[in-house]
Order: sequence, then C-alpha cells, then structure tokens
Amino acid sequence: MPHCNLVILTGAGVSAESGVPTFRTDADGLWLGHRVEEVATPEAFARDPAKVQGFYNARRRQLAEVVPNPAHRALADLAARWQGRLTLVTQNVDDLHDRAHADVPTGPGFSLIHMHGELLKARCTASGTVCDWPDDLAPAEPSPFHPAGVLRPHIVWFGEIPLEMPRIEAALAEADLFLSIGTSGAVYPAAGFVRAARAAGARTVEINLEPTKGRGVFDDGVYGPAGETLPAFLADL
Ligand code: BJW
Repeated sequence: MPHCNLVILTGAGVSAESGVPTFRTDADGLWLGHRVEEVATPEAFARDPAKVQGFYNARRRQLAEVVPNPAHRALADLAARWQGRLTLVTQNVDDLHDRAHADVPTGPGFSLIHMHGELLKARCTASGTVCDWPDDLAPAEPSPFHPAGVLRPHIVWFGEIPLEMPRIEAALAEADLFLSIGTSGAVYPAAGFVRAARAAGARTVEINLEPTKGRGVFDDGVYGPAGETLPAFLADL
C-alpha cells in the first residue's frame, strides 16, 4: 500500500479540533456570525470591502492562536514515510497542514495544494500577483504590484475557479486510494472528487465525525473525531 498513488482531500473538520470553526454547523445558516454570501463572493467584496476584509483579518489573526492537532500531524507523518505519490488537497485556507509538514521531512512524491487559497497570502486585483501577507488588509489596500490594483485575500470565493485544478484532476485520474477527511461534501468541485477517483478505479474512504450525505458514494467510512480516528487509520495503511 505505501507505494500506491494516494489523493487526500481535507476540509474544515480536520482543523476543528485545533479550534478553527467549521462552516456548516450552525442551524441558522450563519457562519461565524455572517451569511456566507455576505463575505465569500466577489460581489460582496465589491459591495462592502470593509466587511469582507474585516472578516478575513479576524480569521488571519486567529491563526496565531491555533496549532496543528493530531490529525494534521498524522498526515505529515504519513507523508514522511509514503513511497508513492501523495497529493494532499485541502479546502482549508488556514496554514495548519503547512505547519505540521514543516516539522517532518517529506518525500519527492508529496505535494500540498490549497485549492481554496490561503489566509496568509494576498492577491493584486489588477495583476493577479500573489504575495505573503501575515497582517491585516485595509478595505482598499494599495497594491505594490499595479497602480490600478488593490490587495484582496488570496481566497477562492463562490463563483471563482479553485486553484490548481489541472494538477488535482491529473492526480485523481491516477489515484489508487482516495481519502476524504472532515468535509461535508457540500461545495463543488471538491464534492465531485470522490466520483473522479472512483472512475479511475480508486478505493474511496470517507473519514468524518459522522456519515455525510455523500456516504453512499464511498467504499468505506471511518467515523469519529479525526484527531482520534486518523492516526490509527493511517498507521494501518
Ligand atoms: C469533523 C470534525 C472532526 C467536524 N473530525 N470531521 C449548484 C449545484 C452545484 C454547484 C453549484 C451550485 N451553485 C453554485 C455552485 C458552485 C459552488 C458550490 O459548490 N456551491 C454550493 C454551495 C452548492 N462552487 C463554487 O462556486 C466553486 N467554484 C466553482 O465551482 O467554479 C467553477 C469551476 C470549477 C472547476 C473547474 C471549472 C469551473 C468555488 C467554491 C469556493 C468555496 N469557498 C469557501 C469559502 C472561502 C474560503 C474561506 O473563506 O474559508 O470555502 S465555502 C466554504 O466551504 C470554504 C470551504 O473550503 C468549503 C467546504 O467546506 P468544508 O470544508 O466541507 O466544511 P463544512 O463546514 O461544510 O464541513 C465540515 C465537516 O467536518 C462536516 O462534515 C463535519 O461533520 C466534519 N467534522 N468536526 C472529523 N473533529
């Protein structure tokens, strides 16, 4: 098994035990006190940049208060010993996978893809240039890259195309094993990855607190907090 092509998709549930809130847990549909369409669309940014920047500034600041949990660390340990290709695709915009992987060596077959962007980066609206940005962004933060641009969060909002899709699709097309960890499967295209992996002949496993609506599409399921279930599950691979 450690020689096969492995694709792992992670979502907010992987960071939940670090204290980062998930998206779809509030019965009233609010996400950290906001409706998602008020903060995670290009239209929202055009309409009310102060609100959108404020929301992402708060989340960026929160990263200083959280650390990787046993689920992140188990994935980093796996990457250190995996002999085949391991493509870790995360929908999370926090840097907890990055920090866990920084602590251990990873093989040449490993790659980490932040398909929905990264909180600690900013992007010029005029040139598309991406840069590290650990601090707050002003509502109309002047871009150092283009006189007509401002800096926005390097985040994929609804209606925008997720990052690195060709690389992700290529990895899925050659997957032998696909793990979907801590994601509700409510947001596309990530929600469709399990079908792409199945079409490639991969075994598919859902790892979540509880079965999701898409459970029937997976071959197997492992249920419970990822920080508890994942270390044992990955150790057995
Ligand atoms: C635990 C746990 C523990 C808890 N242990 N587990 C109609 C039909 C189909 C699609 C569409 C449609 N209308 C519009 C669309 C497209 C749209 C979409 O999917 N909308 C849906 C709402 C229907 N998608 C898009 O617009 C995307 N772009 C796109 O499609 O472009 C077209 C295109 C694609 C590809 C090629 C060519 C063209 C862009 C989507 C951008 C998503 N952005 C967000 C916000 C920005 C990032 C941010 O601010 O953080 O990304 S939305 C939000 O949801 C965030 C997340 O990454 C994403 C996924 O959420 P996730 O991670 O699954 O979290 P939750 O909260 O939903 O689930 C947590 C899970 O963890 C639960 O299952 C818990 O049980 C579990 N859990 N604790 C294990 N301890």
